[in-house]
Amino acid sequence: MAVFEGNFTFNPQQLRFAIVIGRFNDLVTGKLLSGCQDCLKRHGIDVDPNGNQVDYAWVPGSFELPLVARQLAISGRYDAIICLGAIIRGQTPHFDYVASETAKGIAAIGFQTGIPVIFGVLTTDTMQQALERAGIKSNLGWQYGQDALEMAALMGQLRGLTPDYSQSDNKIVPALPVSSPGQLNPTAIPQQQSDPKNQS
Ligand code: INI
Repeated sequence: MAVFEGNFTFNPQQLRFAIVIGRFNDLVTGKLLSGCQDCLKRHGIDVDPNGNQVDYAWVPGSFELPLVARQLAISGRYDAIICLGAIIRGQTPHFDYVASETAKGIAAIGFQTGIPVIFGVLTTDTMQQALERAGIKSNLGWQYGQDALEMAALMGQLRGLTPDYSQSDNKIVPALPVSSPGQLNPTAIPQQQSDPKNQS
């Protein structure tokens, strides 16, 4: 039998990532983003938004992270998606609704699509606690970048093992998309729709 483990010895130029960032508490999420970019860059990923390895999407707050991450995941373009947010407890139960829906939504996308989606969302009681985890003491953004690299490598290995279910009576429908994401599946890149008004 086998032991499966994501390694860091892959050819980094093959990988593609999307990072979705919540603007709410951007003092914190901006620092998480810097830490995450630093990690990816030091593992050989081109983090330039004009390059071809990392795309970025900004959303109003953590609650919107799952919707946009799902849209990116089903495009089939990415080996992993990283969601960055900071949910800080206030005086009302609002925190609990936002935190719970964000966590559930992010988990669901991974299950539904088979694309690893990293839960890079801080949930803290105070701004001080959030800042400590976003650069003052350590920067969890770095860790989230590393988690994305590991999961991209691991899921890449496991996809290579997908059996031929067509030969089996117990058909299992694989999660979407079944073809490899990233540059291994360039045909999955959505084509820009041309405006019919401009057509002659
Ligand atoms: N969004 C966050 O990312 N962090 C928070 O702490 C937060 N609080 O506390 O309200 C927050 N709210 C906004 C929410 O994510 C949505 O953007 C908003 O409700 C619109 O859907």
